[in-house]
Amino acid sequence: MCSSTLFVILTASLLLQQHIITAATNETTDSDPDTHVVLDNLGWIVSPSGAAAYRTWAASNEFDVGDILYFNFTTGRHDVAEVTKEAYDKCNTTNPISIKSTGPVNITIDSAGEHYFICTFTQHCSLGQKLAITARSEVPTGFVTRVSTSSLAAAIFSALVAIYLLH
Ligand SMILES: *[C@@H]1O[C@H](CO)[C@@H](O)[C@H](O)[C@H]1NC(C)=O
Ligand SMILES: *[C@@H]1O[C@H](CO)[C@@H](O)[C@H](O)[C@H]1NC(C)=O
Ligand SMILES: *[C@@H]1O[C@H](CO)[C@@H](O)[C@H](O)[C@H]1NC(C)=O
Ligand SMILES: *[C@@H]1O[C@H](CO)[C@@H](O)[C@H](O)[C@H]1NC(C)=O
Ligand SMILES: [Cu+2]
Repeated sequence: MCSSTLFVILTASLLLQQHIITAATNETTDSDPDTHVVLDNLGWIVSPSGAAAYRTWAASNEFDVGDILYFNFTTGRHDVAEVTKEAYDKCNTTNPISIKSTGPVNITIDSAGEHYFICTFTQHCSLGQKLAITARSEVPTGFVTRVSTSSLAAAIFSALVAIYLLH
């Protein structure tokens, strides 16, 4: 194989790789974070329908890492504490992971998996003011599939070019 042939093959595969890298970079920055208004217009309150209201609301939303939970409440009437699953289950207000007392407040979902929030005002959690959500990791599953498809296409293309030029 002569050196100019080799050069063509190398250039072609480098261009393809550059394209894949650029596409991948844009893909990850494309997904804008969503703001979820907790319990929509009702806000962060003790719902007359209890904890079921928050379960229904959570089930009708899709949470991603980087999304914002907007807890709409009046300062002094409620607060928001992020707690462990154990504390959520028992409405244990001792030593929460973090607590926000000034409303309304935005809380950014900083990691994938389950997150638990309660109000620490007397009886509010046991009356059902408690939210459990599950966040997906920030990279959508479709992204990985698309990149590997492009890589596969690039590999096949490079191989075809090589075979053609070697003949
Ligand atoms: C990625 O974004 C950059 C800058 O915004 C743009 O110049 C480039 O064309 C984009 N690439 C793709 C594959 O969309
Ligand atoms: C937050 O609650 C206040 C008072 O109830 C209401 O006026 C406002 O529209 C709510 N904001 C959102 C984003 O729902
Ligand atoms: C509540 O949580 C605290 C701190 O994690 C723990 O020491 C305490 O035993 C818990 N109380 C109950 C009733 O589970
Ligand atoms: C919460 O985030 C939303 C959207 O990002 C923004 O419009 C709003 O002003 C924020 N509110 C507070 C209290 O930080
Ligand atoms: Cu409350």
